[in-house]
Amino acid sequence: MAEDKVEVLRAGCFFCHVRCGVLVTKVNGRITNIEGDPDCPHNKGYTCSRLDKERYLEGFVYNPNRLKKPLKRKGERGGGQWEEISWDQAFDEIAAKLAELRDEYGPETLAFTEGTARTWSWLHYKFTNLFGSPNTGGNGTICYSSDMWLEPCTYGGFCSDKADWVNADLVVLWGRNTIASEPLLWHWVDTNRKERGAKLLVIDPRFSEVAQQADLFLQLRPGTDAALALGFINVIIEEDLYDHEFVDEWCIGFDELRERAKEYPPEKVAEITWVSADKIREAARLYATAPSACLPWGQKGGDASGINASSAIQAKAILRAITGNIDKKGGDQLAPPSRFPPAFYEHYALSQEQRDKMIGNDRFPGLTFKGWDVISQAYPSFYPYSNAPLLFRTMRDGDPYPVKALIVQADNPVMAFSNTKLVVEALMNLELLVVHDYFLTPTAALADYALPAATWLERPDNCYAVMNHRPMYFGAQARVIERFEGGADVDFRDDYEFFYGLACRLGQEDKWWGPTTEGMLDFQLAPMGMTHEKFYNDVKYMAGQKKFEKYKEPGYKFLTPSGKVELKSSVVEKLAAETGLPFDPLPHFEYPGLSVEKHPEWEGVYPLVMITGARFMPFYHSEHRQPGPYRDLHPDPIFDIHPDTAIDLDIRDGDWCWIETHMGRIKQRARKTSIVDPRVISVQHDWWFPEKEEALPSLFGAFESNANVLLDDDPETLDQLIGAWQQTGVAAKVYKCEEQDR
Ligand SMILES: Nc1nc2c(c(=O)[nH]1)N[C@H]1C(S)=C(S)[C@@H](COP(=O)(O)OP(=O)(O)OC[C@H]3O[C@@H](n4cnc5c(=O)[nH]c(N)nc54)[C@H](O)[C@@H]3O)O[C@H]1N2
Ligand SMILES: Nc1nc2c(c(=O)[nH]1)N[C@H]1C(S)=C(S)[C@@H](COP(=O)(O)OP(=O)(O)OC[C@H]3O[C@@H](n4cnc5c(=O)[nH]c(N)nc54)[C@H](O)[C@@H]3O)O[C@H]1N2
Ligand code: SF4
Ligand SMILES: [Mo]
Repeated sequence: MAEDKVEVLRAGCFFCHVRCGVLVTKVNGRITNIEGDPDCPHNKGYTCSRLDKERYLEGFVYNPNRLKKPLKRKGERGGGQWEEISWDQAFDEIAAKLAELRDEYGPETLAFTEGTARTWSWLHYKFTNLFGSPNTGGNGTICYSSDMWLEPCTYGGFCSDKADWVNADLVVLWGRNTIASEPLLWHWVDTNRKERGAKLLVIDPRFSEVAQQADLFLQLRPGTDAALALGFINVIIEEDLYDHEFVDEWCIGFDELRERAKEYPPEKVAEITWVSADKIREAARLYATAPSACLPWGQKGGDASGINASSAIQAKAILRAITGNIDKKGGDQLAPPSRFPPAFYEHYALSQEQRDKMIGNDRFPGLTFKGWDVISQAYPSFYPYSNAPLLFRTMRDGDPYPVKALIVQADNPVMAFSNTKLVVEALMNLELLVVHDYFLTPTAALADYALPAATWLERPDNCYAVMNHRPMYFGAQARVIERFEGGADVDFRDDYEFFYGLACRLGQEDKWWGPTTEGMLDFQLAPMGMTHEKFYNDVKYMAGQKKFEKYKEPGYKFLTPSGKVELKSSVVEKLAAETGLPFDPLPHFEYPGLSVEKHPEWEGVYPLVMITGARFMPFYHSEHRQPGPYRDLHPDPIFDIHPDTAIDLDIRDGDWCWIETHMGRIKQRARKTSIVDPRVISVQHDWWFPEKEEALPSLFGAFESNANVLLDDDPETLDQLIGAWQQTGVAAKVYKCEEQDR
């Protein structure tokens, strides 16, 4: 009998952003085990329950429902009929159509949307920039990319993804529930608490998993974080708890900030936020007096709050500054501008004329080329975003010009963006929709071409963590599963190969790194004098050393226009002057666009305040809904409702209920729990049902339980500077489904 062939290969888990280093065992070509790599400096052998190998392999990598070969639409768009074609045919036809549309409408007719960081995010920039289009958009506006732009406006760097989780004396989890979202980060906090006695402050409308571990918990009204942060600033200044040395030496705009903060005394903030004035004071004192405190980014602590998003982000940046926690050991470390060479993104290949056409430039300039152009004079980086709500309107209406082609890679816009019906109308109006994904998602079901993507186990990589406490971590990843290992009828292409195939047919070939993904990885490592092969075989991991208080070095300048920390932002002032729009250079609070206070006519009609999208296991956004071991753990969509409210509405645990806003209604099952305030409900996001009918109007049940059906993206309700839409703090109502609706 032949001996078993056993191999152990290294990879980086990509089930969440933190990318734990793992060892993968293959026996006779089939994976039998995945476990944490004790030699990885990032996770040191840790993995979380998500990576449970039985579920991961059967439910994901070897899932029989994966797309296997390129599919081309037959019949009507969204009609559920496909023919299988080769990759060469797909590349030839897509490239020819793109060239035709470019000739007819100009290159800006091509758009790209990205999801959360799950792949090499520079590829689509490179491709669209070289094609001549400025229109890459995505979820970044309500997730993290806004912070990447706004924090540099304040202190010329990006702090909130480099919290020093492991050395902090106080960790503030503000709209962040790492136990359910990024478990390794929670592991760091937990270890820090046990080994160093770190304290934990949690700010969340739900008594979340992390809140249940907190030393102090503030249960605020959803969508009022900007007011709370201003209340903290008020207390810290009025009680003289700020770091005088840092403020005097390094900050400008303090007097204006002091005046603004006077408008937010704790008693007033208590009325807005539902947190008592005493607790506001207690929390502000705890944060300001901790020897060191980190205040990492949290998706619901600002970005997702619509009209207040930029104020919440800016107010938190100010808090880090005036307490002297910027770049302190145990605080939030200043990360330098982009780590990658310009050839990755090719932003400089795009002419000014094309940049100016970016959708969103004129109305919400913060994150667009216009905003980056202003800030990049001091902070040399670019990560521009078209504004997604405007981009979808442009696809639908052809105004200000026709956007007729869309490439979607690692994104599921039908599930991820607010105002699902409008998103679908926009996609229906395209002449070319290409989707590159693992599964036939509701978005892929509307495509002209649905193309099978390689997972992280089917591509090599230089893994890096989006969330980290070190300046840098790289792990060398093997191509664990080789092409065609699953049989001749399975032909995945990874995200590099996808773009390279198109690029070669559109005259971009010499700008890319050859036909294999290793070429790109070699280019990335070239400045370090090695190839991917050498990295994998000899080096394995790289981890940067932390360096604190860099601003104390002689001649240091913060990378802002003034060289100082700008508590009042000159970048925002400049954008206001350039556009004639009334942007506020200091943070402020107004009631959210989708609240009863903004819509008195909703009083009594939509009496509850809704959260959408608080993370929960085992899913990652819209992924893993296919029947199988993940779905078995969580078969139905669930919303949380306080027992008293449920009794008032005659709702029992498990009842199917309608959740309704002015946009429409969806149904989910009730979970009675006192982790939410009686005035609040928390609704799961991204539910679709791969087992249901594919063809429109069902679209795998994409309109039945999807929280984004309930959310509006009316430009008036967005943050006016960065265009963030509102996912939390939304007025809603709930009632039981009739028998026939269940
Ligand atoms: N109501 C509401 N909506 C929300 C949120 C919320 O809290 N509430 N959260 C928002 C946030 S923060 C974000 S970031 C977005 C996320 O939005 P998306 O990133 O669009 O989320 P997914 O629905 O998971 O879609 C990702 C798709 O990419 C595929 N995929 C994963 N990895 C890869 C890869 O490496 N290559 C390729 N080609 N495909 C891949 C998956 O199969 C999946 O279909 O959702 C946003 N939407
Ligand atoms: N399981 C799972 N993990 C994920 C993802 C996933 O879809 N599923 N998505 C990934 C992505 S792209 C992201 S961006 C991260 C996000 O991960 P987190 O930043 O942890 O985001 P959420 O879980 O959406 O929200 C965190 C907490 O904020 C609370 N919250 C809701 N509204 C408000 C509010 O108005 N103010 C405050 N202060 N808190 C509020 C919620 O109750 C929740 O407990 O998770 C990543 N990890
Ligand atoms: S924490 Fe994230 S990267 Fe680490 S094992 Fe869990 S899912 Fe994977
Ligand atoms: Mo996100």
